[in-house]
Amino acid sequence: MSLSASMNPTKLLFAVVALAMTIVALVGVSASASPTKRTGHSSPMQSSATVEGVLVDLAVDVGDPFDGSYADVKIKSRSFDDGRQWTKASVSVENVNADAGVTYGSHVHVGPCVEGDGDAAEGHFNITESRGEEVVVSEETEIWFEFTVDEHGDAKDFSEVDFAIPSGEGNSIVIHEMPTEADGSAGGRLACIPL
Ligand SMILES: [Cu+2]
Repeated sequence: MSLSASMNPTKLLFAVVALAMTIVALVGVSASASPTKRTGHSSPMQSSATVEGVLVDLAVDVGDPFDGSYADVKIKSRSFDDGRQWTKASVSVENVNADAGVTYGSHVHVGPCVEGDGDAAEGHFNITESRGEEVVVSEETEIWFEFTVDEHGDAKDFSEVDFAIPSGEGNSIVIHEMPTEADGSAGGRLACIPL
């Protein structure tokens, strides 16, 4: 008795479905094997995200220290019933092609990461602006990082502020070419981590 002849129609249907599911799974895996992996969830004022992957290059015309760098981000925003709020973010960047001791300013921005288009990331997320208050720029009203490269080409920083980022208002972390000044400026935009 041949194998096919031994299969009743129900078994054959199961076999076809199993094959189809295998194909879907394989296609799904290859489609999700993009360099940036992102997991997270959000609801108004309660959000968290973990992002790992290759940085998005904003300055594609020039070789810069973050070409080929990897980022690892954990960011959480919380808002409690008693009014307390906080956002905590830790970011590490590996494989930075720069001398030890060089510092790059970085911030959470409103817009997304678009390769070759630094302007797409828009301005810094700023809680006073978000709340419609008079805008105050500081490391208490925005989320800033300073990445100082170590002797292994790695850099990391942690930022904690007493506000939550409303869902959808902070979509990227932009790394600039210079340390951040008191007014929030840090020079050109080199690389971007999608949130
Ligand atoms: Cu910035």
